[in-house]
Amino acid sequence: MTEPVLVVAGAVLDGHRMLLAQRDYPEAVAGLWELPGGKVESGESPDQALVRELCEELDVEVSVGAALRDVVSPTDSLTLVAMRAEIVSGTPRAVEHRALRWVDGTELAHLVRDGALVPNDLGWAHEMIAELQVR
Ligand code: 9L3
Ligand code: MG
Repeated sequence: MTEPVLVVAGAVLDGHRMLLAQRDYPEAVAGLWELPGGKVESGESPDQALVRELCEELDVEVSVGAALRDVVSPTDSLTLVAMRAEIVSGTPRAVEHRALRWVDGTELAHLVRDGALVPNDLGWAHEMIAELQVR
């Protein structure tokens, strides 16, 4: 059996806010918000992959922290891990996304309520809403 593809996503934090990125493709999720990131390539650690992905997608350098508790496996062939990250240099810009926005816990809860988060990332929403409320 082939190993599932591992995807890393960044919970990029700044004080009580987290960065969300609005997907531009594929059609099924275009316009919805996600934690930015992408596939771990062969020879890379998850941390290295997240640093590379956030450099490519947001044009920033990040330091990677602890993973969120829940690992999301939407299919047998895909595993998603989210890791906390902080920007150490640069200002994020939407290189591959439609737009970026910083949200606090209340705003994140509203996006979840309104169905504006990509379905895959809902598994992380409650942990992040709780964490943002107390930061
Ligand atoms: N994915 C889901 N949630 C996320 C990210 C970054 C990615 N927060 C899913 C979408 C794709 C796959 O992982 O099925 C690869 O992601 P990308 O390379 O299209 O960003
Ligand atoms: Mg991506």
